[in-house]
Amino acid sequence: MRRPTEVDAENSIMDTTAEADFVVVSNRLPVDRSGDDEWRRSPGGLVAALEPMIQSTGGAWVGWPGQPGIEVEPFEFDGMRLVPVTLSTDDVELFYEGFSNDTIWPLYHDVISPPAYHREWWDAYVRVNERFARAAAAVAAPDATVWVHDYQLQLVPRLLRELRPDVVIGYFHHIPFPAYGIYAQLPWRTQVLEGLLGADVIGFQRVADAGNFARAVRRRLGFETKAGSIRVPTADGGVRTAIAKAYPISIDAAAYDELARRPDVQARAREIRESLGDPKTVLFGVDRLDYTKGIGHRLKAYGELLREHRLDVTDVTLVQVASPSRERVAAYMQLRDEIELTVGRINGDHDTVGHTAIRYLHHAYPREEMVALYLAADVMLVTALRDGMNLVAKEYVASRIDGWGVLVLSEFTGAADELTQAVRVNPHDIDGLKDAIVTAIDMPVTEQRRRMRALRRRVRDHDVADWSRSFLHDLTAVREARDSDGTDGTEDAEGTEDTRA
Ligand code: GDG
Repeated sequence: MRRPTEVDAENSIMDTTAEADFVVVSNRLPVDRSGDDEWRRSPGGLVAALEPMIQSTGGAWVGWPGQPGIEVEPFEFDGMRLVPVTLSTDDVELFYEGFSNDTIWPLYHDVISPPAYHREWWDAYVRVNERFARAAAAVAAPDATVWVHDYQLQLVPRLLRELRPDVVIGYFHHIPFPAYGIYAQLPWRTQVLEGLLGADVIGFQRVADAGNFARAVRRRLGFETKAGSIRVPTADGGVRTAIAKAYPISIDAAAYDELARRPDVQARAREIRESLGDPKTVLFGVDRLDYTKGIGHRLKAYGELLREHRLDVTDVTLVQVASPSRERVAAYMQLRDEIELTVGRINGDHDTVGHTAIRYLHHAYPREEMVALYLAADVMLVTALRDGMNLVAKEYVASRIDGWGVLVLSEFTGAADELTQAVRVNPHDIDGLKDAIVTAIDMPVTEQRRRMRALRRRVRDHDVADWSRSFLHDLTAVREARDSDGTDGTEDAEGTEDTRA
């Protein structure tokens, strides 16, 4: 049998109905529909990290094709087998926009926005998770490895284990896992923990997230947890071990480095600065327009610096890209109104005919343009109030092939655990944030270089391929342990200690 780590050089025509030894399951397939039968790759680090593995193992990717109601047969795309899961208009509204993005997302980001709890949304979440689990179970070969992704699919590990006890299951959680005091609000807190514990390896961004999860399991279910190992009682009276551990995600650092070296991208960076009137300092923020990203806090600090004349609009411009996101969810509509009102006020108060305080762009841009913007920015502002990792911080660092530029980074991002040479901020402390922005603008070039060198080394040495390798390494260890003791990974209850704490 082929394992995900073995390379199959054969380039035969793909049988899209065959079973797969390696299966990725995520809410979205890694493609967007661009025509009736045409698909375009959707950009993102996850595809870059997993594609080689899927291609080399003849693996499959199970996910929603991104449009409600469409039914599509499995198809091949760039050497990957894609298995579409259909979501109806109701599913999108209740499961995706509702439970995923208006219950779990705000709850897991420390209730920055109040989560809504609706039983109808939960029912849809269960129904759609069952559909994903069935699709994964149908495509997985005997003893396959299945890697499930993110908060939309927290019930899939358990559902899949019930359908297919032979497969090894990994789950990676891309967003924070909150402290128990917050998590405990969730009316379905027990079912969600049980869902996740169906996995053999449960990966989180930060050590703190894995700790919060283990504590929730102890408090809610009473299972014994020790150094990232959780002893989970099984239906037949045995016990198996699930691992809960941090695997900080990263980016394809080499791809950003390569783009930043391209002469056309560098020319574009110069052009961007010129079109801003060649200010002494370009500040830059790029985020999905999401209330977790602290865009309002950033604008408040910047607006006050201008008002107090600590910054001058003829010297400094803030470029803020706010890419459209979840536009049908009410909290996001409200956020957009608030941000745009604030931007309008600040610009109205401080712009001159020739200079603008904030160049606000509510668009998504191609990756080349993003890298040109990173190269044009003297100071990168990442002020998230809570963020699983924050890839933008890493992308900025990877793009700074010139070795300077300053990253201002919120301590509430996963990235802050790794990018310790950034200027660290608590975005709730507006005075502290203002001081940090001024420190970054005034930072001597030698210090910028010293810090950037360390930041770049970190991102280069821990890229997204490294991330997926270490996760899959732990999954492979589970498989090997099962193979070597010839069991399905569970121990008999007899002879094992009581697992209830
Ligand atoms: C979730 C977690 C975790 C944004 N605008 C444009 C654009 N982007 C790209 C960025 C970056 C990605 O989107 C955003 O990633 P983040 O990590 O910053 O944030 P989330 O979208 O919230 O991602 C997060 C991540 O999952 C991975 O595990 O880090 O904590 O919340 O890559 O560059 N890309 C392009 N044009 C845009 O306008 N091309």
